[in-house]
Amino acid sequence: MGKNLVEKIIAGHLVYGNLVPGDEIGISIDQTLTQDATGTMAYLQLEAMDIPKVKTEISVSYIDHNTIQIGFENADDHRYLQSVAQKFGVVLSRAGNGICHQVHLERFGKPGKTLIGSDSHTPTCGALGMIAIGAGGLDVAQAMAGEAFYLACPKVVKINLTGKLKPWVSAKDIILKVLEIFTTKGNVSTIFEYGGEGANILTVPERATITNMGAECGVTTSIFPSDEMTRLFLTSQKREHDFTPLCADKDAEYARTVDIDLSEIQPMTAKPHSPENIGTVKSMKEIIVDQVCLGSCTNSSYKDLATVAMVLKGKVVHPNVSFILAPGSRQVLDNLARDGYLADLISAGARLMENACGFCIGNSQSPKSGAVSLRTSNRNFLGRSGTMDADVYLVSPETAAAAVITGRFTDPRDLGIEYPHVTNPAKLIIDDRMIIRPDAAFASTPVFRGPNIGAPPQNSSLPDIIYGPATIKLGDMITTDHIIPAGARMKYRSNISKYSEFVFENVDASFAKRAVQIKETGKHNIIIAGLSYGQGSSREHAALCPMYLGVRAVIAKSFERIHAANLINFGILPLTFSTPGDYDKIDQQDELEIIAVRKEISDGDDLIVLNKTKGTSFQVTCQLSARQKQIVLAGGALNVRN
Ligand code: MIC
Ligand code: SF4
Repeated sequence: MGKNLVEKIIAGHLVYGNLVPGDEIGISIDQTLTQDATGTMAYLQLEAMDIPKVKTEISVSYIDHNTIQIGFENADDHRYLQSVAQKFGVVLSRAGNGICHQVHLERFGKPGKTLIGSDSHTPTCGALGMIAIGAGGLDVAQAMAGEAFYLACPKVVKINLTGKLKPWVSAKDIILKVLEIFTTKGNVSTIFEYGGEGANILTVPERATITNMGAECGVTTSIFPSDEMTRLFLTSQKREHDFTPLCADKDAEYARTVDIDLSEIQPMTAKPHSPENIGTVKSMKEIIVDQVCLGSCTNSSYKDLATVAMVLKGKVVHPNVSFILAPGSRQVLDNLARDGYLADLISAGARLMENACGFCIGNSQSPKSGAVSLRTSNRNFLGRSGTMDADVYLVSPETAAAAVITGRFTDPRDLGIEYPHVTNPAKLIIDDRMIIRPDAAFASTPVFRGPNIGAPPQNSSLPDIIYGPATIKLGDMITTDHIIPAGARMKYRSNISKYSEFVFENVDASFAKRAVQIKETGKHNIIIAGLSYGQGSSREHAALCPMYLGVRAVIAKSFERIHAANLINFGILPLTFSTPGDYDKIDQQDELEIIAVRKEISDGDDLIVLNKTKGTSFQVTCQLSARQKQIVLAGGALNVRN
């Protein structure tokens, strides 16, 4: 029997376990990436590991998230990252050079390699035929230290693309279709492998839009074959030497195959407040639009932005629309400027932001109250834009362009103009001067530390009895944005005691205070949640800050992969209801007690939770590998090392 592409790459990197779906495997990691909002913690953890230099083929540190810099904190973090990169032999992409995923795709990703990154959209580089996975900062630090990355061996689902996209329909509409089919839930430990005639004709940037937003389905990663399109892209990047052809064997097997006919896809949108609320643009009935945001790591390619420029050429932004442009990289911006497209966008009224995350993470350009905002980014979680009552819709660049002109949700096919077919330029301006490569004197570099930068807190070992209230009871699909907001609060990423004050801020603003009071009485805090707890971002702060507040267990109907790994890394038990209906029998504030915790965890047995308030009990499971048991018993991965 032949192998699929995922099996081929994973088999070539396997250092622990067997390729049996669901079993824990360890893979060696060739490349890592970090970004500033998660990177500071990752490098603090790397420093604690006491190694002289990173052991990967290449590790890149990007500064792209916290670039607004209100107050000294972010600028201090940037200088810390620059100095620590020098010390450990890490490449640094400076603020202004672009968003990590776009720049990594352009300058560093290589077919056949493995990449982990402390950002959930790391799978973007799967567009180059590599296994690229999002992870918590601690896992990335361990990979930089030369250790394996552990994950549940994924099952591989083939997405077979047939046909050809119609004019005005683009890669974003394909991934929104995929989200309609697969939703954001139930895809843990799955990899989407794309193939088929339809996949062959998609360019690498188009593939990258699709692999980027596979993260919203909750899959481990997504991957395309490395083929002629990959060679063309790498050649345009003056990296033809990085090209290797890679594809699945003809008789490869998959857990499931799903066919999507590209010619049938229409312009799509994800409606508020989840990327799984999919509808067609036509069905939006021309809702009035207040803001349009173009760019982010999802739709920032030359073609994406040039297409919008061509649609807007000679026109002006509708009077009621604020049109924001955040290009994904300095390379894209340089080339748009050379070819005149930037001038077209600016003269149409675009408000040009930095080449950074900006609007997407909600640290700028929050829309007006009650606004309808159309964005080409990848997440529309409640409040993520910085405006709690805004309605954010995710759309393609083409649909975004149409709304910029009409001020309404408009199917771009109804604009009555010919589709501007943009071809990627044969020669791109490639300028890596904003990338700092570590020099030979790296080891002697002093590390700069601002006053906001504190050492990562450590947990105590797992107690034998977990006792305390259900401090908060939450519903389904709680994202890490719900757990610890980003946006204006992100400047405290290096200061855990301060950042912890904002845990669940947008869900229950009293949570942090209540949790501290409970911790001070010597009890533990327990979180109760529904399905798919911890969707979205990879931020380990969503585990680290609750840990700091004394949370010892989360009991949920199900967990998302990266967040579950982060909980384990910081010594919080991810417990799953054996009978999902037991969720309904708990109220917030009920006093809970879990006994013989250490023994049951060591033995791999289910645990019994006593509800002392109701006088009832229920069973929970905690499926951990031997390695994970060791980590939670010690109270977190850092304790295992020490
Ligand atoms: C996001 O898109 O939510 C982020 C901000 O890029 C996060 C990382 C973070 O929280 O710093 C992610 O996707 O992992
Ligand atoms: Fe940045 Fe948004 Fe991409 Fe996250 S999803 S890396 S915040 S652009």
